[in-house]
Amino acid sequence: MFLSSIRVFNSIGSPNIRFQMAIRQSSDTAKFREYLNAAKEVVILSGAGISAESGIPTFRGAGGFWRKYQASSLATPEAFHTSPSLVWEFYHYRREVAAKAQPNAGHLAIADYEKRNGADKKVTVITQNVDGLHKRAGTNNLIELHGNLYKTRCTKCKEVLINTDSPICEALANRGAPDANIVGSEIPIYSLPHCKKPHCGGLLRPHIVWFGEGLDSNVLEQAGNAMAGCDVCLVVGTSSVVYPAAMFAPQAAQRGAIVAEFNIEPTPATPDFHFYFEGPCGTTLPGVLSAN
Ligand code: BJW
Ligand code: ZN
Repeated sequence: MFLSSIRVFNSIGSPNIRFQMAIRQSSDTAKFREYLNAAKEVVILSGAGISAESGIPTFRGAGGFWRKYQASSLATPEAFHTSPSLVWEFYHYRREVAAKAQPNAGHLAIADYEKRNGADKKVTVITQNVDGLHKRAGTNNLIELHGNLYKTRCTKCKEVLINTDSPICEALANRGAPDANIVGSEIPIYSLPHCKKPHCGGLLRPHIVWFGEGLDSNVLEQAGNAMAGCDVCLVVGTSSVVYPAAMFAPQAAQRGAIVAEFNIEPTPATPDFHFYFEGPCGTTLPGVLSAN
């Protein structure tokens, strides 16, 4: 079924109109699979929506609150500077939620697609998610743009380490409850996670890219290369409002790659794309990525 027979002119990115050409958008699975079969390089760009069906709240919308705070207001260096205790409680909670969650049909369809096609095509998953579910589903060629809940970085010596301890330190045991009536957080800094390197002992922070922080340059370069080379891109469960990830797929479409979006509702970038598959991606992705 064609979603729209209207021609959609994109005016996002004002004052510069990003597209000169019109895109006729489709939701024709068979047609999209033809492009996918012919592709040599495929990128799947995912966001919080792909983990929603695993029970992990998205950032924007109703689920994007922890206590009285909007999640994005705690994901900042300023919040960590003001209250490392509060921010660590928030991340402790999210580590526990993600650890208990299981990859869903969307994650599994992507991992299975890579397994079946990895020999013939370059398949890259670029995720904005920090929950580790793509890796746990079996995805190999994975770029985590915004870091990972189970990595820490020392604020002093900058060492990055994997840490899956639960809780990450004794003081966080039984902390992090999302109840909106809980006010404040007063774990003393010395009881929060600290670097164990000799002569360092710096405060650890989550190895997550917070608002206002630059993305790791190597990660950004890898993502840029994958985006620049892809013939087909699937944009899955992201609101496409957070940069730089938000510009990846529109730029790919602009240079001629075929881009398909999978979301439960349209996003500001939807008019930029050739295909739009509406619905929960745990249902729509397996339909598009399956073997036949
Ligand atoms: C489903 C579904 C189902 C639900 N099936 N779908 C250029 C212009 C304007 C601003 C900037 C700019 N460049 C940089 C900025 C500033 C800022 C930014 O983008 N701000 C915007 C909000 C305007 N960007 C940055 O600060 C970045 N740094 C940077 O660029 O450095 C250089 C620089 C700095 C400052 C100025 C200029 C340059 C860093 C961004 C780091 C993002 N960090 C976060 C939090 C940390 C992670 C964590 O703690 O977990 O990452 S923010 C949050 O948003 C998180 C996500 O990865 C990210 C993206 O969200 P996502 O994944 O799209 O989730 P949602 O909730 O928004 O959407 C879910 C979607 O799923 C929805 O569409 C649903 O409909 C859908 N859905 N169920 C399918 N079942
Ligand atoms: Zn250190």
